[in-house]
Amino acid sequence: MNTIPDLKQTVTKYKFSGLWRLMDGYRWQYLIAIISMGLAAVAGSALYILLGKFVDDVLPAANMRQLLPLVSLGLIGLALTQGAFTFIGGRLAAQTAENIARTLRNYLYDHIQQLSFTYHDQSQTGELLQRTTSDVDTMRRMFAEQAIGIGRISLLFVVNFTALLTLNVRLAFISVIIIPIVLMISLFFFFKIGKAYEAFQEQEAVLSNRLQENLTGVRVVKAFARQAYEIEAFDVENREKWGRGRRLTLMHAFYWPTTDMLCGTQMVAAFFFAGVMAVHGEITAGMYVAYVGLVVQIIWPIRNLGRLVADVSTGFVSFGRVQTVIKEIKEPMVEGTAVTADRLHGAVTFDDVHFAYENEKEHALHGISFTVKPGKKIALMGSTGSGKTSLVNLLPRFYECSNGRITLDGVDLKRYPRAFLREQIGIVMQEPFLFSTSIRNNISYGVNHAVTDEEMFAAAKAAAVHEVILSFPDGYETMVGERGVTLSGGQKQRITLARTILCDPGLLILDDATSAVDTETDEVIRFALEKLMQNRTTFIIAHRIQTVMDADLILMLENGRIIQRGTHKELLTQEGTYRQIYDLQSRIEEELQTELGELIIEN
Ligand code: DGT
Ligand code: MG
Repeated sequence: MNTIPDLKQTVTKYKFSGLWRLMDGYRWQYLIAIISMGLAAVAGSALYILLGKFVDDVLPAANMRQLLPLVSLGLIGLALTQGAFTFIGGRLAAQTAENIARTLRNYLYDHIQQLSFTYHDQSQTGELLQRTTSDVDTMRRMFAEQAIGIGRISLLFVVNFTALLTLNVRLAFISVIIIPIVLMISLFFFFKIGKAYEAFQEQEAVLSNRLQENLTGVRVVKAFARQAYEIEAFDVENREKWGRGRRLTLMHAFYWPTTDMLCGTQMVAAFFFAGVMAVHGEITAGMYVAYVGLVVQIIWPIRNLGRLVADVSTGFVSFGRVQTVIKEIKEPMVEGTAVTADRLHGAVTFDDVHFAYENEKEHALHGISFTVKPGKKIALMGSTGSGKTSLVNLLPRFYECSNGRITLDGVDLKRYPRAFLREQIGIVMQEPFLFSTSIRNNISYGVNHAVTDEEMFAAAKAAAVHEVILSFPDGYETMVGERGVTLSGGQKQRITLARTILCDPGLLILDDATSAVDTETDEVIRFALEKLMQNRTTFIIAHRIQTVMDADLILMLENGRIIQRGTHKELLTQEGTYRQIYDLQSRIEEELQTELGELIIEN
């Protein structure tokens, strides 16, 4: 595997120094590319000077016939040299740019993977996608085309202007008189286009977010027959992007004719003056030929220079956007001084724990305190939004509590490295997520070693999904997701359950892990999990009394507070929410039984 360099140091106050650091390791290559371009420029100038000499000295010479092949060879040689150096320079620059882009993309991907839950809660997927793809690509173009182009044109200018000076000083100055004006216009466009491009990229981010969200939620859109609304909303954003894109294009459209006109006028004026001087015999015909060539070599590239300078501003904008991602602080994974035993025992205490999500005034948890002995089963119940998921998410340190203390095996949670916690704590999340790969790969996702069929089958059996998987034509090789089978909610849940079971965690968290399966399957899973839970602390979040009734401790949550606690038996003796839920669920059960009984009798 390639090691990914730390690009944190590319976040600097000035973009130039950041870009300079980004080029770390590639600077020589890039310098050689620019030097090649310079040599190509020298060859180009020499070509025109030789052409001038040819007109002045060779054509009128008596031994012209002998000299002709030699001069022709020289001209061809120079043309080839120019081509070869341009090729080498372009290739090296492109290669460097590709390498920088690849490094940057890898770094961004790696970095984004390591950002906290809080960051991901607040950032939009489409935007992150855009920054790792289109923004990096704009930067690649800046290195491959624009920066190298500016280097090349600067060298072309120096070389050709020096050559012009050797021809005739007055003419040399006449032929570049317009250049400061062109440069000023370019600078003006640099700022204008930079701003317009930033606005354009921002809108593109809005559009890609909308697209991404829409495609992910396409079924909801269809189910509510909201296509027309979505199409309209998309059109509004798209129109805005079109408008901003048009502004950019218009700027370019304005820039080109203006500079073309200026450069054209400059050339005509230069040729005119040189012509007059030639007629008056101040310069020779050969000098005129050389002069024309050199002026063309200077003026057209200068015209492009403005475009390149303006385009560099887009690279700067993209770099700024990439920098804001790099600036985000990674979640430290291995920091922590706790001596990590091979395996957690699973003693958990919450001591007056408070927790609020970032930028939220309201706390999601208030003064939570409880103790769980190793190997016990603790159940969390409570209405939706009461804080059950928030509570268990504190254990693997997805979020940090703001007040109070959580200990695990007697050690403050903050002293454990996150990597250890996440390895040791198996969590079946509330929303099951499967990757677009085979069921086998999905189940073995959490383990690093090779998994035997027996291990895999055992995990799938414990999650009551083995038979289901075997019923698919491709069994465990069945592809899931986009281009594979579409699984039911319950099937997905059970596969994610199998994935966690296979990790054999020291502490198990089941966040509504069986909410999408029927009561009977729930029972099968509970029975199968029984053995698995025996020696490990298990947190179970559930809504069915049957699922939680054998727990060693049941916590009833409401608005982020524990309102009732105890075992099933204890809670039944208390007036309160638990008792109400129990009564409600038993009544429904009873009614069902009676109806079922009546049906059986009738038939
Ligand atoms: P559930 O899953 O619907 O049965 O509900 P719980 O009990 O799992 O609720 P929970 O912990 O997800 O939410 C507790 C409160 O925190 C609720 O008011 C919503 C809020 N909340 C949940 N997740 C986030 C989040 O990522 N960011 C912010 N700002 N608030 C959140
Ligand atoms: Mg929840």
